[in-house]
Amino acid sequence: MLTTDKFGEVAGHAVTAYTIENRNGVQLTVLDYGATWHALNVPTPDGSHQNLILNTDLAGYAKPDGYFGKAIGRFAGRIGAGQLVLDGQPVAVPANEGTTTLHGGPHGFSTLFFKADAAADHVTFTRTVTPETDGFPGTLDVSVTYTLTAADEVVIDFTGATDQTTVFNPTNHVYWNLNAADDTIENHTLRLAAASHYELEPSKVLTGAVVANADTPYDFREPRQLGPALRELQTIPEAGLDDVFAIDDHAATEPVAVLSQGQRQVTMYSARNAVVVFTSNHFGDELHFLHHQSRPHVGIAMEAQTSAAGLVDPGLTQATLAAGTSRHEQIRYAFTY
Ligand code: FUC
Repeated sequence: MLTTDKFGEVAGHAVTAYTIENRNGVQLTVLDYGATWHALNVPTPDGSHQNLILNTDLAGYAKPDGYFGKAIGRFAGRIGAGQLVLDGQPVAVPANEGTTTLHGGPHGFSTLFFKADAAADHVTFTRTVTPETDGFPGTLDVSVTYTLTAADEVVIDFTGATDQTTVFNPTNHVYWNLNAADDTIENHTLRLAAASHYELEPSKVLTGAVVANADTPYDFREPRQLGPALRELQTIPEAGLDDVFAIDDHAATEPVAVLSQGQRQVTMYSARNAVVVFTSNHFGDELHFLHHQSRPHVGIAMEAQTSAAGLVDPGLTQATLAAGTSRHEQIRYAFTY
C-alpha cells in the first residue's frame, strides 16, 4: 500500500514523502530529496510503531554533512586530491572536505532532487546527473529503487548509465538504532564478514596498506558487542569506528553485516568488496533527530560500497563505469523486530 504526503520545501522545491506499508504493518518512507530513506517503522507489541533508523527534518537533511539515509554517489567514500584516474588520465573532481571529495562532492546525489515513480511496493527515483551538476565527467542516468518486500526486507537497487567514462559507486547512508528506548548503539552486536580493514591517512583517505583485524578492536568476524570495541577506540582521534572494512569473498546468500539488539536484527547483503562502518562518534547538539537525542554513538551507518582501495591500487576492483555502459548495484537489508 502506498501513501504520498507533502513533506515540505527546500530551496523552492517541494519535497514529497512516499510511504509503503507491507502486509505485516511495516512502513518504509522515502523522500525525493536526496533519494533519502527517511523511516523504517516496525510494529511494536503494544500495537504502535517504532522507527529503526535515525531521521531528521528538512533543515537537517539540507545540511551538507550527516547524510542521514541519503543516496550517495557518484562515489561513496573519499577521493583524495589527484587520486581519480580514468582512461589513464587524472581527473579533478570538486572537493567538499579540505581537498577531498567525500560522498560525491558538494553536489552529490544526496543534494539532488529526483523524479519519483511510486507503486504499491516500491518507489523509483530517477535523475540525469550531468558534469555541470556535480563536476564529475559523463552524463549519468541514475535510478535508485527502494522496495519493501512482504518478507520484511528493504532492497535498494541502483543503476547508472553513462555516455563518457566516469565512476559509479553508490550506497545508502542509513544509520541504524534498534533500541526500544532512546539509547546509543553501544548495546548492539555487530558481525562483519571482514578479516581486514584499510589504513587511513589523518585525512581519512586510504594509504593503500591493509591491516588484519584479528586481535584488534576491528575484528567483528564473530558477533561482538559494540560498546567494548568503541571503548577500546576512545584513545584514537576518531573515538570510534569510521573505517573501510575489506569484505571477504562471499556467496550472494551470505550477509556482509549483521546488526542486532535483543530480537531486533538487520542483516545486510551486498556483492561489493567493502563496507564503511561509522559510529557517529562526534555527534552532538549541532544535530537534531526526530526520535533520538544527538550524542556520540547514537547510530551506526554500514555503507556497502566498492572499496576506495581501487583509487590507490590499480590492481584492485575499480568503481569505473566505462563510456556507453551501465551497471546495477544492490543492497538488501532483511530485518526482524
Ligand atoms: C561516513 C564517514 C565520514 C562522514 C560521514 C557522515 O561515511 O566515513 O567520516 O562523517 O559518514
